[in-house]
Amino acid sequence: MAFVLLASGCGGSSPDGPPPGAGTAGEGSLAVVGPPSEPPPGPPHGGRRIVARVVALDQVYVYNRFGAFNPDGMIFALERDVVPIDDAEPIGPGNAMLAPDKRPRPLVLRVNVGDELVVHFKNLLAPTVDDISPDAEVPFHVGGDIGSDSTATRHASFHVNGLQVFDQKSLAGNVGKNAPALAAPGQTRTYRFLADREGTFLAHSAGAMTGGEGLGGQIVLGLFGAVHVEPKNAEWYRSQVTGKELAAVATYDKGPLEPPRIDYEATYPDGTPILRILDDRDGELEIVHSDLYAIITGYTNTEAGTTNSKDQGHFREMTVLFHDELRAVQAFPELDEDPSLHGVRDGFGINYGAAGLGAELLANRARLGPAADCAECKFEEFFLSSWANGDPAMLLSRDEEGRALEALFPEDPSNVHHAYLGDPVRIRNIHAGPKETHVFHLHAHQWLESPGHDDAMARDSQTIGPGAAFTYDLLFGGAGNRVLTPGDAIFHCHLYPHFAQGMWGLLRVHDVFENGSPSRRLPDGEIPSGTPTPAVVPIPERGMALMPTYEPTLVVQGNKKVWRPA
Ligand SMILES: [Cu+2]
Repeated sequence: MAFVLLASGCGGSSPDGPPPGAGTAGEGSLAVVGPPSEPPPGPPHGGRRIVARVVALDQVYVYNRFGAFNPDGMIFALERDVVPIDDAEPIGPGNAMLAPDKRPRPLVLRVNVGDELVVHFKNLLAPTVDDISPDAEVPFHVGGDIGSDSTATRHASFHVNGLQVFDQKSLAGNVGKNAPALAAPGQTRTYRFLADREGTFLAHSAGAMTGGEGLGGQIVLGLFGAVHVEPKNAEWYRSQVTGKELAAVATYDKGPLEPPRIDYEATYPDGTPILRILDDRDGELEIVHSDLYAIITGYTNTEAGTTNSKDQGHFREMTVLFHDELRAVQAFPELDEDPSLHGVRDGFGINYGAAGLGAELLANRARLGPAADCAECKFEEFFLSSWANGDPAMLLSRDEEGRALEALFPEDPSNVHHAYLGDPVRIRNIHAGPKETHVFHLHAHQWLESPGHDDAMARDSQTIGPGAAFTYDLLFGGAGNRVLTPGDAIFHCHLYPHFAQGMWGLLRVHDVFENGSPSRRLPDGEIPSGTPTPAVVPIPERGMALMPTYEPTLVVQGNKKVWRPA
């Protein structure tokens, strides 16, 4: 795959001579170079210039509530979301981790058609495998030596599969006689891309293209993400936030029983936008949120739309990055030691989450976890839904005795994608694994095989191979389909062994307003106070969902008070 990926992006020319932002340290050098020189003013194509400050770092991540985890995780992140492990020392190679309130998720960058994307890429991977912080390597609940499967190569880069490049170094590779364009630990490189068409594109490091699990090199450990190219003139806002964030942008002028007004342009005290993904201070357009989910709005024309979203000028965007050959320390040792259980361990992921049925089954039989007391939990109906085990790939905090305390990351606690009934939805699906072919299959919804051609076949399944990327623009009114069905629609790899090893999630369609407050929590078998439902930001200019009620409420109608039933 390595050579195919690099060769596929070789369409760029170098009209401006030598790459302006490339670092100067040579291959193998550990020298720290200064900030990159900026690209020349004014993109030559006349479009906007969008900047992203991206880092690569070693980061352990956990796949689900039972505790399977990747001890050798490597991820991309926005530089602004990274903090030092040892805060007595500055952030640097081997001393960087994701801020504790950020869930490790594949990085998503967005641009519009016609934009130039400038990625200032800094490599914060530890200089050698031995330099990886031991605190970062083994979470507290695991003892013993689990070994390391991190790549000996510590160089990394940000190669985007299929986007046009402005110069050869922006291919971000190290191939043949081309000048090397990887970044050594501590080094910064600048890569420049032109978004010449709508769609979604796999981004990955070309530092170690082979080795390790499934011969995936760095990609299998997590150094992948996506660049979504949106319709021209589109604006992008966050789709799922915490209850606190929603409260900061919402005004309930008509009282708490009526939907609020949302200030989409609200900022934190430091000026950073709360919902807006692009910050435009100081004359620079910078991506400040890298969420999997977004509201895309404000455009009048789209290359890849069906009549659903094309006519309405907005959609809710959901990102589904498949990855396989997971490096995983399993929650139960039997899943590794007993070959008859290999087919149900956590082995296939979506967005660094996995919900394999093996751990759920073993926990139930051992009377542990959320389904400990569930005597009727026997077969598929309990391990491939949220009924008994809570939402797939949900992460929890636990005390020292292992008791569950709360679900973490309330804006993105699980592999559940949230929308309101009738929202136009586009799903960006990328295969970021090194090996297996998968089939994306979504229940209760369909899309056109060829978006933009209304006479194309309707589909609910798509085969996808390594490096491939698809957009599914949901038909018939989007979320909930033409029959207006709220609730959960499962999506999963249609190869059952992959599904059983964790490759599934849910599209959750809400028919009432979700403000992320504690009253909207879902019941949970382990956590008495329940688990969070994210605040789901409404799409601007669409009718908002009704407010939820659990009990009859007294409301004012005209000049009299009446009881509104629950
Ligand atoms: Cu599969």
